[in-house]
Amino acid sequence: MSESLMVNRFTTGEAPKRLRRVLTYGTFDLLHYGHVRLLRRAAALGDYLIVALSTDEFNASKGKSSFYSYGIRKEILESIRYVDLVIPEENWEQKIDDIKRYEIDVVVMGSDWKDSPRFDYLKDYCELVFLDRTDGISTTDVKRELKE
Ligand code: C2G
Repeated sequence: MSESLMVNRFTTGEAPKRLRRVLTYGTFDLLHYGHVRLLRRAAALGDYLIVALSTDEFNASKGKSSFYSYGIRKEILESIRYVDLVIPEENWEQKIDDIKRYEIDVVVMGSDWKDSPRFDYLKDYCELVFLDRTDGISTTDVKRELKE
C-alpha cells in the first residue's frame, strides 16, 4: 500500500480517545445481584472500571469479617465482565492516591454512601457519582436468612 494511502488517526490528526476511568470501593462479599447491578452501572459510566476491594485486614479494622477471603473475593470480581482491574483497599486514607495513580475520572458508590465524609471530599479531585442501591438484598441479609 503506498505511503499516501496509509492514512490513520495519527495522520488525520485525530487524537486517540482518552479512556474514561472509573473507580469504586467495596467488600463485595458473597457477591449478589445488588453488587452486580452496581458494577454494571459503574462500568457504563466510562471505559475502564477499577474496583478497590477491602482487604481482610482493613475489614478487621472496621470490625467486619467477610465470609470469603480477599483472594477469593478478588478472583470472583476479576471474572466479572464489567471489572477491568481489582486493587486492594487497605485503609480509608488511600483514595486520593488511588485517584492520582490510576488517573481516575469518576469515583462511584452506592447511594448508602451519599454525603458520607468518607467520600464527599473526593469531589475536589474527580467526579463523584452515587447510584441507587438495589433494594431487598444485602450480604448481611443473605447470611441471616441462611442461618434461619
Ligand atoms: N450495593 C448496592 N446494592 C446493594 C448492596 C450493595 O448498590 N443491595 C453497593 C454498595 O453501595 C457499594 C457496593 O455495592 O457501593 C459494595 O457494597 P459492599 O461490599 O457492602 O461495600 P461496603 O461495605 O459499602 O464497602 O471504603 C468504602 C467501603 O469499602 C465500601
